[in-house]
Amino acid sequence: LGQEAPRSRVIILCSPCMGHLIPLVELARRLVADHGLSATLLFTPATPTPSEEYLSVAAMVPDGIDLVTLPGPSADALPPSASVRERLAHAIVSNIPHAHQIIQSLAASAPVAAMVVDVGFKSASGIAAELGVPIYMYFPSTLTALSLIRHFPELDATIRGEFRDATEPINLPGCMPIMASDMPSPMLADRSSEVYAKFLHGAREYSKVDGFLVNSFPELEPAVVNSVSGLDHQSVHAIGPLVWTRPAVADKDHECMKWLDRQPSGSVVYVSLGSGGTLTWQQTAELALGLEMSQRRFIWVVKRPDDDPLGCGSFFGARMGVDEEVFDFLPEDFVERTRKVGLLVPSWAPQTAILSHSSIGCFITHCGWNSVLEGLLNGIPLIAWPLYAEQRINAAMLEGQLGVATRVKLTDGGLVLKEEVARAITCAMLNGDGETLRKNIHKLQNRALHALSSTGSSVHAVAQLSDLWKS
Ligand code: BUP
Repeated sequence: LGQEAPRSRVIILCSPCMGHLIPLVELARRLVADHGLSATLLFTPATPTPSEEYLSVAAMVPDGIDLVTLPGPSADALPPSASVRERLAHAIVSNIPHAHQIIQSLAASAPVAAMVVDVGFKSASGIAAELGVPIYMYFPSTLTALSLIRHFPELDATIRGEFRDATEPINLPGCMPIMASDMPSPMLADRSSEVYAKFLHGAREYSKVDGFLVNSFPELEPAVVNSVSGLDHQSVHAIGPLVWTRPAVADKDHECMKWLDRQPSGSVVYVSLGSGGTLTWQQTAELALGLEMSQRRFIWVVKRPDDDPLGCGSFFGARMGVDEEVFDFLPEDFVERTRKVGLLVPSWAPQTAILSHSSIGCFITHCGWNSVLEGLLNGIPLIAWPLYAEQRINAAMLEGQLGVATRVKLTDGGLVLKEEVARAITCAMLNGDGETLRKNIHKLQNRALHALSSTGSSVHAVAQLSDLWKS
């Protein structure tokens, strides 16, 4: 008997963001389990040793997917003053040669069907060209955000003055109007600045790939697919919602799940502002006092404050809910006063399991797109607290276009006051004014679930791609 031919392989390159890794693992799972491809995922860490978040995601990668951890940067590779953005860029660029070597040896053992890279790895297009395989960019957000970036070079060529001074919203075909103040901050920088030039250069580089895999679904943004398809002859595939569909068995033993089991249905506010951004000291205190003022139960994934909005303030190894000294940045006696109603989680929490728990009543989110999709799929009303990147556009869409969120209002100094936190919670919770949000989100939840059903758009889009890659 002849030997079975090796399965065609899809190689996925992922930069150091959990918000990219988690949906890419889910994509790999579907390519392997549903379409007979094999998948190798190369992840590049941003820290010398893998972070706690990475280890907990890596531990849940299903069988059949090869997850390769590329080397982390050495501790002294960059000066301590380097920004998060510089650290991410360094981790990616320094790993291109490693990735190149690994991909060459993989290609020698089995045919490579396609490469999928996330936005950080656009510069890997040369590797795909060398192998003669198509390269697709995984875009971890909405079609609207992709449309804005794809049209950005053309917008830059036509605008007079600075984007931040624009008084009229930007109208892109099929998209909701986008207010300048909601655009990602590099777009709002001086057009003569380095940060703006780098962003524009990055946006032009989007034309280097053959197509885009976008974590959205047509029912969410019906008219937008056509507005981005066909630019530079690139294809656009709305493969979402890609989320972690199978909470790990271990999650059920996590202390916060046991705590949630003891709370009444729909009574708990879940607070998580993501893995990438941090709040200032003052803002962290206002959030704490606002939670207390709302008189609701809460579970809060707390990060140590940092006065640099993109600083490295990160999870810290305290014991959940009990280690008062390490919560020294919270208002005096806050931990003691809220002990009976609140749970503080000082490290990575099992978010998808938490959001699917019946005790959760609403979700205060930074509008990272994965968190939004996880909230939608569980039918949880959202409190939109955008921090950076395209999150303000997501917040505007969730509140204005879809009616599933209330967005927190900032003072002129950029602060969300405790009264505003309490207002938003009252607005989103059951027995508050949250009925309309709830009705809208249930409609959207059904559409998202339909997209994932056997006749849905997400399943169809991934099947179409797999057929293309196998042919
Ligand atoms: Br925090 C946290 N547990 O404690 P986003 C996040 N997550 O499982 P990001 C946990 O990480 P960017 C935690 O469920 C989601 O899948 C969460 O992705 C999971 O935000 C993911 O929401 C976070 O897109 O932004 O990572 O802050 O997209 O920039 O990486």
